[in-house]
Amino acid sequence: MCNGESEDEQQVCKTRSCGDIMSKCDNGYQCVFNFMKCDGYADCLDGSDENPDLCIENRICPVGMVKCRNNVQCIYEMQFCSGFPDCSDDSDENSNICTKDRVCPTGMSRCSENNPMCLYNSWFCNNQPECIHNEDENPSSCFNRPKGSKIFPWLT
Ligand SMILES: [Ca+2]
Ligand SMILES: [Ca+2]
Repeated sequence: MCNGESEDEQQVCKTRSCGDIMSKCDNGYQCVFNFMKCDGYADCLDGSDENPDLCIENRICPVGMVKCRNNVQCIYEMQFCSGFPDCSDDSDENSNICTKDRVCPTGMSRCSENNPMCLYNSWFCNNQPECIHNEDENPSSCFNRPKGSKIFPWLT
């Protein structure tokens, strides 16, 4: 849906909003995740997510996002140390950042003592595993915790 399958569909897709964590491509009908902008790979059919005028060093990240080491791509804090490379330069999984004593920013907690990924506190126990070993949904720690949500904290 909204990948350019037909003219009619494109017209419908042009009217929708991409929400807060996605952005419109210049073609007006596709949405791509904000973290896919400037990652060196064309996700928009028109390639506009990799527009060289947009993907400049020192570009400003949207609220809640932080820079990869290349200073061009922005990803969410929880994508660091997630066990999956999200930065095109892999800097989010760098062993210098993902250390045993990594401290999470305010409002976030480590997945576990052994897993340095930081997750928004409100995303623990929301029935959707985010940590690579599902530590955030551990039944014994979620047993008497209020059920979490899956809304980025700055949007609530
Ligand atoms: Ca891209
Ligand atoms: Ca990652």
